Amino acid sequence: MRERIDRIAEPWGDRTPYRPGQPWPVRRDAYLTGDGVDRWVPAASLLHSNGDAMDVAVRDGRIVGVRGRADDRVNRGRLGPKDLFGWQANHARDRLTVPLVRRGGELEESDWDTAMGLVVDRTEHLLEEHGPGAIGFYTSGQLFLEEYYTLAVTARAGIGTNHLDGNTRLCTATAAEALKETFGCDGQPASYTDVDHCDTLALFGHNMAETQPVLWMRVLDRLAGPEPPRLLCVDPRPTPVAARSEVHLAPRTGTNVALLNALLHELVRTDRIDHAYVRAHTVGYQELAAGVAKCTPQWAARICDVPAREIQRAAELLGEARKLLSTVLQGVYQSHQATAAAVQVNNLQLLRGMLGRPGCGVLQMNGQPTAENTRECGADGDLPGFRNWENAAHVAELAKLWNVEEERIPHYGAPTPAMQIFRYAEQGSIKLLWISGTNPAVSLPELARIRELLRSKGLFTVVQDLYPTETALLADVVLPAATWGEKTGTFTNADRTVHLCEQAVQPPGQARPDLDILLDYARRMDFRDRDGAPLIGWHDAPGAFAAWQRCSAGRPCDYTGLSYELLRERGGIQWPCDAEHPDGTERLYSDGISWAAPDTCETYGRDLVTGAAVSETEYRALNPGGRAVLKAAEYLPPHEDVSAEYPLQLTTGRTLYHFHTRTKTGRTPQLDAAAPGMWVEIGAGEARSRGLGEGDLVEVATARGTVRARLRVTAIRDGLLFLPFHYGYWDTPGRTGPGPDGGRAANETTVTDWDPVSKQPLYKTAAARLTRIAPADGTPAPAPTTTASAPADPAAAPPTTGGPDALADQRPDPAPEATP
Ligand SMILES: Nc1nc2c(c(=O)[nH]1)N[C@H]1C(S)=C(S)[C@@H](COP(=O)(O)OP(=O)(O)OC[C@H]3O[C@@H](n4cnc5c(=O)[nH]c(N)nc54)[C@H](O)[C@@H]3O)O[C@H]1N2
Ligand SMILES: Nc1nc2c(c(=O)[nH]1)N[C@H]1C(S)=C(S)[C@@H](COP(=O)(O)OP(=O)(O)OC[C@H]3O[C@@H](n4cnc5c(=O)[nH]c(N)nc54)[C@H](O)[C@@H]3O)O[C@H]1N2
Ligand SMILES: [Mo]
Repeated sequence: MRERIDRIAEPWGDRTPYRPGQPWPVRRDAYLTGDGVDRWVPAASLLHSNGDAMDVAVRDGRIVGVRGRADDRVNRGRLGPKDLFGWQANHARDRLTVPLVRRGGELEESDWDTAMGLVVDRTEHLLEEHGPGAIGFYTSGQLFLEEYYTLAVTARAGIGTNHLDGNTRLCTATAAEALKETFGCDGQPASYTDVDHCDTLALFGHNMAETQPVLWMRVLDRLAGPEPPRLLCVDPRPTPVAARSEVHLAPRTGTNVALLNALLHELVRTDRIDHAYVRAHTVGYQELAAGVAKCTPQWAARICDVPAREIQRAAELLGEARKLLSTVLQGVYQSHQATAAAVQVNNLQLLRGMLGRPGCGVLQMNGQPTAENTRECGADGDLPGFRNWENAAHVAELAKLWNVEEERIPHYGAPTPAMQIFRYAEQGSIKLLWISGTNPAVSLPELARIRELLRSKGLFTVVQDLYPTETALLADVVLPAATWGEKTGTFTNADRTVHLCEQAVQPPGQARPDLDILLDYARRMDFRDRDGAPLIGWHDAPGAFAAWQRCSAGRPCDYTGLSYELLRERGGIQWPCDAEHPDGTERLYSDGISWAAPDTCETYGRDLVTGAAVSETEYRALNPGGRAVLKAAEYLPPHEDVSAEYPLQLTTGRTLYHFHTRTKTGRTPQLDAAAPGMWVEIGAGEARSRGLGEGDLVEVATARGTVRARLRVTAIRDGLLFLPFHYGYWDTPGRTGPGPDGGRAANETTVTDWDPVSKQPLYKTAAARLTRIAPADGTPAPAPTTTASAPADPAAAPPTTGGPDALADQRPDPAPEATP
């Protein structure tokens, strides 16, 4: 193994091959600047959902580097490029350091007392005049558990509003919903250690290599070792995952359900069904088998535009698996019939009887680092602790816990999903919108509409962020927050691993931890319980954690066995962790299905095609014994299909080097340089037939808006365009002023539409037109070459490298563990 390598040029580093069932060998990654470290502070990464454990290096009160934690179950010492370099954004010169308040149309520097006073006055006035429905909260998947729980209690029992959701609605609402539909309750069934055991790995709409690079290193190490797993990739782009897969299906976007139904059809036809498992643990097999009876590979081949023979090969791979692990992410969750498709992946695992054992399971992945906590704490359009808002006993439990009347907790209807919150803000019924840890002026669909509603005089917006983002600059009050490294709290990754992330340095200027801001608001609002005591009785992160533990007790996400001390000592631990499972729980459902019974489940479910709610009575009749539900879904064509005017499909997504709207990665030199500007991907055949080439300046137009950028010709399927969604209005983050309206962000073009079941917006399916504005001037598109955006002709662009500033350390464990 080389000691130092350029981790921009080689994002996954060197291999440490291992065999099935062996523990993943350690590799210690580190990136340090300057000389000397005063102390190391434990943390976990905050630029994806993998939860890579690390220590933060501090010298003279500043962060100067990071190293992976070799003893942690998640990453065994490894770090990805964003983990290694992203911390530099903490020190950006344009951090928000004082509250800002809009006066006479301009944002002016202010102080905490004035800013919070304005927010509190406005809240009180609105409560008086219009009631709690006038107030909405739109939060994040990037704060800490302690913060979400405090926000959930504030919104639900303090204000009493139903309008609280996270940007997790754009991210993992479908993951949560798919788990609820199948298992009655949220909660990730599988574990990352299943990668160590599986013999077959199927990735559905998941570019793991770029979006969970450390988990991909684990897969690469298995692929490099003896008895490697066989891979199936379903993705219309030539991702690094596709390149390593035995079978790669590149369907038309929006056709996942057709494809999955054909795979299920083949499993039924060839009787690759674990009938004993299905009988013991599921309901609905007959309906599912009948539902897919006509879905032959030939039928799906016409819809998906992939050869029937390839669908058969994929089905054989799944049918022959003895230890099958599936993963699902945005190619499913943000695509047409999102929940319906995600549920079919659950069905696949259940039909094969592959759940709850080493190497067998499904990872309905998360995206954001702390999205799991938004969900558990009920800051996302669910009640805390995966409780069911339709179950009177669950609401009563919360009322008892918070010592408030049951009526104070809104449960007259489902909590309002984010897209509806923005609709209410547009229509004027929500008059105060408090946005924390998210940048909707870049990340929501149809940006022209979002800008207009955020600017409207009738809406008072509070934005709590680190930087003067596109959204912050449209706000009425801007609250400067402290972030990762500057505050203490816990968070939970996609495989239920909880990490403690401790404060390493002081926040800049007057910036304050989000928790302190929320506690300050609660204190100023003087929220009380039914006995007149403060509703929120805690004052710091440990206090909030303890309160959450009480709320989680006896629920699937039980945290009662955890403590900051234990997390400090042991690193990541998977929930549930309680008296019965003091070391945490590696896999859910190893002993049958545990939370689907009518009295314990989180939801009674929905019809997968229409989204119509299933009633409690219907659910009791359908699933009295609390088994997994095999739910069938009929394929329907995407809402927006290609036409003469818009002849191309358009999809959007990510690249390895950037995180979302780039507020951090755009302020990190190595990451910014690797992908410095917007581009458009097109397939080689499509480009040829249109006489287009690398570097041409093009315009992509949909019915909503346009984007201009340079063209990258790749091996993406012909007829499909791809836009990265990272680039907001400005070339240089931190440039202030309102910015031009439109022109660059992918979401200028995306549609206001969502999955009927999970209410997650559809970012992956639109129809577009492409026009050339100017021929190439000799410069290629600013897209990386190490990723799915690699040019079809390798000579078309110079390879992406990071140079001396991107050299990071990697070394094998000095004392490798003995092979068992
Ligand atoms: N580098 C990096 N890593 C990240 C993030 C980041 O911004 N940058 N963000 C984090 C977050 S919040 C999330 S949610 C995750 C997202 O992680 P991913 O879901 O892996 O990322 P995406 O690029 O959004 O989408 C994945 C793939 O879906 C494919 N796709 C598009 N349409 C369809 C379709 O209809 N069917 C199928 N089968 N595939 C389709 C695209 O070609 C794309 O390669 O990444 C997390 N990790
Ligand atoms: N077209 C298209 N659009 C998409 C997607 C797509 O694939 N295609 N993906 C969607 C998905 S999956 C996601 S998750 C969203 C992400 O969309 P956003 O959430 O809007 O993206 P971020 O850039 O991560 O915004 C997070 C904000 O929180 C701030 N922040 C970071 N840490 C802290 C903190 O500790 N405290 C506070 N107060 N603020 C903090 C950052 O500076 C940043 O402004 O985008 C969605 N939009
Ligand atoms: Mo996400």
